[in-house]
Amino acid sequence: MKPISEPIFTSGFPLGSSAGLVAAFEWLGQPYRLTRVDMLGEMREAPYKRLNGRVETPVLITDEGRVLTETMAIALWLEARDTERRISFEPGTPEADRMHQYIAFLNTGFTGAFFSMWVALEADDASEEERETLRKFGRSFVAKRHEQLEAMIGDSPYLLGDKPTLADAVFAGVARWVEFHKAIDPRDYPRILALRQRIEADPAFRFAVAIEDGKPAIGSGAMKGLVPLEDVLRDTGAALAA
Ligand SMILES: N[C@@H](CCC(=O)N[C@@H](CS)C(=O)NCC(=O)O)C(=O)O
Repeated sequence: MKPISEPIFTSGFPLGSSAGLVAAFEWLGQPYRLTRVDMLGEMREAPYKRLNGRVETPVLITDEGRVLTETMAIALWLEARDTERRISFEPGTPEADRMHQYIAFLNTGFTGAFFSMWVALEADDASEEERETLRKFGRSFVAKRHEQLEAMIGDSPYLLGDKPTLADAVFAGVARWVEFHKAIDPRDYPRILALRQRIEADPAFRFAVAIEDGKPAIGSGAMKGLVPLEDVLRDTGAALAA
């Protein structure tokens, strides 16, 4: 497999959870590239399905040309490269364990709570009554996970202290779904709201959202270019076939 110059990460739109890990790439500061993925369009076509058979973002093409899927796997890949510990902690320390605990909770319970809201939106064959049932359960799942996260958050500005880590990145990519689905009233969870506002005002996250929206964006300089998805699919397809 041909080595490539920088890892390439997906920016899924609209509202992809990948925006959080794009911010993490920015905070990490090591060279990377991005490819925008229309999750309502090209993601559902055959070439993308060869990249990720589960038809999801995020996907990372590593600097060795390997395809890595799943948020947690990509977060761990970033952690392994974060030798300066800008967005993570020394493996084996209590802080690292707690960061993994947060990431696991956020990527499973917290993210999964929105599932029935997405189904209500996307299921073509659902009746309005079925959609309302899905939304009703979705609102209660999202509220429960917000209550739990609100209780987990301490007094520090970020989830694990005074600087953002991979846990904050995974959180921020998903937490903004609340407004889109009108799932809960964010003001009922003041710690979560304050954390969101802090991260969403951060230049790294603003950069991620601008890329997602296809708008001009100035980042930290670590992002070395946008690669058209068709180029990524062509190159990885060739590598996978080789
Ligand atoms: N288990 C996956 C889930 C990722 C996920 O839920 N991705 C969403 C976008 S944020 C997706 O691609 N959904 C497919 C769809 O919308 O049809 C992970 O953690 O990476």
